[in-house]
Amino acid sequence: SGFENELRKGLEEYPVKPGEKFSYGTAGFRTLGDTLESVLFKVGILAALRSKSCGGKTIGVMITASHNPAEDNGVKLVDPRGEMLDTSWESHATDFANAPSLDAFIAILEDFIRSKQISLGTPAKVVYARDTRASGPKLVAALRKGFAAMGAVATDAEVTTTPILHYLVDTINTTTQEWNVNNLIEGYYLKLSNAFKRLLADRGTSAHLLIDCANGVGALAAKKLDDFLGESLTLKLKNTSVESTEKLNKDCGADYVKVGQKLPPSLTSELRPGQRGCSLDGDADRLIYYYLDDSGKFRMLDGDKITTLVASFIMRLVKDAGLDDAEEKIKVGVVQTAYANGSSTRYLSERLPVTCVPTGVKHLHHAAAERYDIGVYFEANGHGTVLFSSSAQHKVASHKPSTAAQATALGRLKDVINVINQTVGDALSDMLLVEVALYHMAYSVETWDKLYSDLPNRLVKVKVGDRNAFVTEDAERRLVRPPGLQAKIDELVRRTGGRSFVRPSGTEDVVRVYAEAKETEAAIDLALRVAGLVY
Ligand code: 16G
Ligand code: ZN
Repeated sequence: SGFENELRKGLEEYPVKPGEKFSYGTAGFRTLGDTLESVLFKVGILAALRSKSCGGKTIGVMITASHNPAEDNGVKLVDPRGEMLDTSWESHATDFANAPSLDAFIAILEDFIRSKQISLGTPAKVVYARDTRASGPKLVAALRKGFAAMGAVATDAEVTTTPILHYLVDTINTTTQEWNVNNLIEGYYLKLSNAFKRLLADRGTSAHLLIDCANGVGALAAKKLDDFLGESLTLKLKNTSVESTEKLNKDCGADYVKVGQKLPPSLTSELRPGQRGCSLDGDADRLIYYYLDDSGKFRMLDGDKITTLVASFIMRLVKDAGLDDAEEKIKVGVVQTAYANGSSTRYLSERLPVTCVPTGVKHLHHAAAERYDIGVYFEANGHGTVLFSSSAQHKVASHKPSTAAQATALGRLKDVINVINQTVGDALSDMLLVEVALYHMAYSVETWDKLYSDLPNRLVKVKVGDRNAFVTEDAERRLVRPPGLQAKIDELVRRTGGRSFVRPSGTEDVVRVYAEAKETEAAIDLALRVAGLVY
């Protein structure tokens, strides 16, 4: 048939090379960009099938490798509400990608369509985007051939951030208006910037913020946002060389700062003591803040610090709006992973409910949505957002304030909802939220930092024969396999004090060891000793 012909042509043009093995993991497919064309062709087909199986709703495809090196690339699918692809489809994505021949692929495809009861007559719609990587355009070309083979209607959102692509998917599926993608993207900037301006309307002086854009797509988005923000906040953009694609994430960006716990060298002459700055990652879904203290020492404010600030601010607004009394009570809670600094968990637990879940945005997102009316989640690495349940949004919209102060807080809460990108972590939206929270809490960056002090910590990675031999429980805080290893870790922790855990990476062929303790030396020592057990 015509379809089979398209498939044959696609698979001939984009063959799986001998020895190649792909896997749809925590971050979708991710590896060397030049090896991904065959995967992209099949992802085009899979996205179209996902759309059909969702009754013709629009599915998103994002081509990015986030904070990874410039030569890497990756791809992930976005479900109709702007969420990560349903987990039950992940293994099928892997099977598609690894199908070696036309016959094998057709067999997998037919089986899949039958088992998922996908009706091929349903139209398919997709929207796709890529970051600034050099391998992006040819991966887009392969993706489009996959769409074409399925007759999917595809919208090109061009070069944009991961969170904007998630926002687009959700908006396209909920809007009842005629739309074109440029207007929708403009709608995103207007939503964020208008709410931000209202929230800061009574701030007299205009503030400046230094932003390290990781030489990635965040530079383009931040530039655009700056135009929309006008006088309300002036963004000083650094590391904006998107044309020099090899500079992406090189010695800069949120991951560089978080892992190295240091300022990118390119910012040393830019950041003055007391001034705050922040770093985005390569696709602008992670955010890390920092400043230099009085003695010029670098101080980092990571995802845990952002959680603390944002959760405190939102709890205060809920209270001030009169939404925490018995009948209308809105429950605010926090979701973290095992990587959250122990001090942050302690600080937060004394103030509101805290849940720990396994690493990976989808786990945090689901827990935040399921457990709380307002769920604040951030990974320590700076990826996160705030979710408002529909009942919370309804209460905020319909609540009748009984005092002028309540009315003010309620208005702010409505604007805060608009500043936030609820589909996924969004560095630019989170940055506006942090700026708003600092202003309304009347915190300087130092006051924010001093809410609690981070325990010194170390993260090391260990190459092992088979990382699948490491199996965890209790939200990755304990090992059940290899047998006996957890008991040895417990013994080390008991002797040295602190906390340590071991988990297999979901994105690299390594096992990660995390340790924290009261003193830096002790944290390093514990990390190395536990790594010694793993090795
Ligand atoms: C991916 C995840 C991130 C997680 C990281 C852990 C998404 C969108 N991203 O980047 O949330 O922190 O993987 O990597 O889910 P690891 O498993 O290699 O430690
Ligand atoms: Zn990212």
